Amino acid sequence: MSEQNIMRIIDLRGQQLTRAEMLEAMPRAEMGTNEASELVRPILDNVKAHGAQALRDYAEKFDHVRPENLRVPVEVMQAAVEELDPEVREAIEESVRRARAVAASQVPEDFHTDLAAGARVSQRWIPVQRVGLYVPGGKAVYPSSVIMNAVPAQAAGVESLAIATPPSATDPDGMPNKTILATCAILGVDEVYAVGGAQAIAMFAYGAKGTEPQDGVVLCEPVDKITGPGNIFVATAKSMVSGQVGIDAVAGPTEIAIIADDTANPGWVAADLIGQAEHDELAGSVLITDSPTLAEAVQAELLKRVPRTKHAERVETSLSGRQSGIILTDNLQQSIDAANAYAAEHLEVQTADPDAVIAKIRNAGAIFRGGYAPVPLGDYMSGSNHVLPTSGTARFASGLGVHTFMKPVEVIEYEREGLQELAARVNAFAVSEDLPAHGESVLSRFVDDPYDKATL
Ligand code: HSO
Ligand code: ZN
Repeated sequence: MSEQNIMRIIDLRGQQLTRAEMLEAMPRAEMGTNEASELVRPILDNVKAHGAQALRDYAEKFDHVRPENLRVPVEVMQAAVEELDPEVREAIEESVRRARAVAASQVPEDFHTDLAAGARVSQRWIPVQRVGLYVPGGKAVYPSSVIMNAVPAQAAGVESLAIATPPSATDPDGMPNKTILATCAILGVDEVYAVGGAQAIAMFAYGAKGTEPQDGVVLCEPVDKITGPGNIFVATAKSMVSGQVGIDAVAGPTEIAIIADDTANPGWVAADLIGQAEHDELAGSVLITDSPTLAEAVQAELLKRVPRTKHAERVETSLSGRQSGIILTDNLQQSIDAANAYAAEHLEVQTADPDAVIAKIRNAGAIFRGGYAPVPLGDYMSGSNHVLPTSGTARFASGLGVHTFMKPVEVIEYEREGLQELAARVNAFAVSEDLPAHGESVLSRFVDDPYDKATL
């Protein structure tokens, strides 16, 4: 292959790799150390102590604007919808429609199990009561991510949903990005704050008292769970408040893997690799193929296509980075093994028989089947969710969905006869753990003096 190829080759052909060696061979970015916590700690403390006052001070410092209204007024939300480009509005509405349809069928069913007479365990799914969704500003403004977070929360039955997004210095009143505001309004979310960064996470975690008349006594009530992407400060703040509140997973740079054979269209494969590479210099794009001919054709397509796309420089950095590469395999089975080891956030399968491949996929955030299900379809409006596990965490984690905003709670429904049948065995277990009061609790229902062992 020519020297000017953009992606490096990882050649697994003819190798019998152990599990550890296979994991080691996968292209991954180095994990940086996180020193942000020293900067984030005082922000959290300050917002906790000084509420809206601190939020305005931080807006001035980090966003270069001091919003009079930290809560975005309803008229501003409405105006944003009216100003929206009709084509974009239609795209947003289609995306919402499809996401809602899928989310509605994701709502889990309660169930019960009868174990004996008077012995039942049931499970209820209860929505999280109040959720805070963080939406980044800056160069990555993604209204699609608002939809991906808000729709499942709403389908889960979350009672109150608040959104925070940075104030914008280019707006005279410091109001946030208009497309974000319009998307919130279309989704029916009216509690939106012009608050960004770690201070927004603090506001969600602790709540914030108002300090100006327009804030009210309480500007923002605390939430139970915080979701949504953000920069290193937001991510650090989220991990620092987790435990006090729930958080979703902290996402790393986006990634795509494509399993392809010699039936795949090299132009499509190249375009899909470029698509995710466009997000970030650190985005990972990986082609896994048993066809050296396809690999070569994809490299040639990349050389033609990369210079012609708007963010060519970023794409090239990402495709030629350590975290990207073309994995050459002996056969389809080895391609599948590599894909399972890599555990991509997005996995495309472009092979002669995609269903046979998909049946053997164990680790992937979401699977895109065949040539007509490219990742950007899922990013915007397939109906699936685009908030997915990154950095190999698809080995044990799943994408965002209705379940993210619900908690299963078991209800123990035993009657007298059900408990009586087990009383002696519970007591035996309790005594074996030297916790006799546990046994006495159960025995109290059946004997006059459970503490007098002689009478038992
Ligand atoms: N591919 C990103 C989501 C996204 N793409 C938003 C475009 N906008 C992570 O799944
Ligand atoms: Zn994307």
